[in-house]
Amino acid sequence: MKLTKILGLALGVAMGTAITAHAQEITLRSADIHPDGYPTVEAVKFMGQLISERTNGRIKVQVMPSAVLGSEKDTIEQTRFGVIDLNRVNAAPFNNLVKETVVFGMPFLFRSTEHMHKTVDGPIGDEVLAAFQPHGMIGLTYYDSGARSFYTTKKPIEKLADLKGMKIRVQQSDLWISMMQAFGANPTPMPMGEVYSSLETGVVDGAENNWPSYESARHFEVAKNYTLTEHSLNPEILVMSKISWDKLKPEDQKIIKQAAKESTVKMRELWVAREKTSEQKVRAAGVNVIKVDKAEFSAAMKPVYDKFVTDPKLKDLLERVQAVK
Ligand code: GTR
Repeated sequence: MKLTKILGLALGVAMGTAITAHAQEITLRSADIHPDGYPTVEAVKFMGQLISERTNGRIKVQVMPSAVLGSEKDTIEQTRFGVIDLNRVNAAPFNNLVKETVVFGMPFLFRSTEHMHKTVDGPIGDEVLAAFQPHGMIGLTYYDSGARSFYTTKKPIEKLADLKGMKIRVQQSDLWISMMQAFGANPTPMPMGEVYSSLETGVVDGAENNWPSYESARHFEVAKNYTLTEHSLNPEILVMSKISWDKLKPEDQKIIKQAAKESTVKMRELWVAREKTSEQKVRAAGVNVIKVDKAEFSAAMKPVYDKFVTDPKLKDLLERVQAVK
C-alpha cells in the first residue's frame, strides 16, 4: 500500500465516520424519525441527489429514517458532536438550546401557511438559521409541518374546558410544556417513538400533531378523536453538524446550502399531497373529526407569550414575524 493511501485512510478514520476510506468521497448521514416515503425523508433524499449530481458523486447523502439513529433530542446532541452529519428535526426539540426557535412555535402566531412561508423564506428565517451556529450546527433550510391539532383516546375535545387535567403528550420543549399547562392540560414530554404505546396503555389521554404524523405513526388507531385546534404551524428545520460542515471546501458548502433550499420547494409539493392523503386515510378509518371555536383556545395563550417572550431580542423577533404581511 502506498504511503499516501495509508495516510488517507488514517485521516479518514481520524476525521470520523462520515468520511469514507477514499479521502475524496464523503457520505453524509442524515437522521429523521419519520419513515421512508414521509415528505421530510423524501426531501432530504432529493437534496442528496442534487448534491451528488453537482459534485460528480463525490458527496452523497444517506438518509437514516424511522429513528434508527435515535430520538430527536438524542440526534441533536449527536449532530452537535459530529456523529451525525445532517438532521431533520421539528423546531420544538431545539427550543431549549437555540432560544430563537421558540418564536416559530408560539401558539396561533402564524395566520396562514403563506404567512409562515414568507417569514421563514425571508430575512427572519435566515436570522433564526444563523442562530444555530454558536450551538455547533448550521441551519440549512425549513420544511413544512402543517398545523398541529389535538387527538384523544377517550373523551373528545370539543371546547377548551375539556382539556382540563387531561394528560397530553408533548415534544421535549419547555415552551410546549407551558403551552399545554395554559390549555389546562397536564403535559407529559416524551419522544415521538413512545407515543403510540403511551396512548394505547393510557399513560397519556392524548397528543397533538399534524395529519401526516397522526396517520404515519398510526396514532389514529388508538386515539380516534381529532380536534381541529390547529394551534401551531411550527416548521421543521434541517441542520448540519458544524464539525462536518467545517471539513468541507467552501464551494461544497455552497452546493449543500443551495440543494437544501431547492429541496424545500420539492418538500412543499410533497407536503400538500401528503396532508390530503393522510386526512382521507384517517377519515376513512372512522376518525371523529371535531371543529372548535379556535378563538377560545387562542385567548388562553397569553401566559405563554408573557413567559417566553420577555427577552427584548425575542420580543423584537416576534413583532417582526407578526408584521410580515
Ligand atoms: C412531527 C415532526 C417530528 C416530531 C413529531 C413529534 O410533526 O415532523 O419532527 O417533532 O412531530 O411530535 O415529536
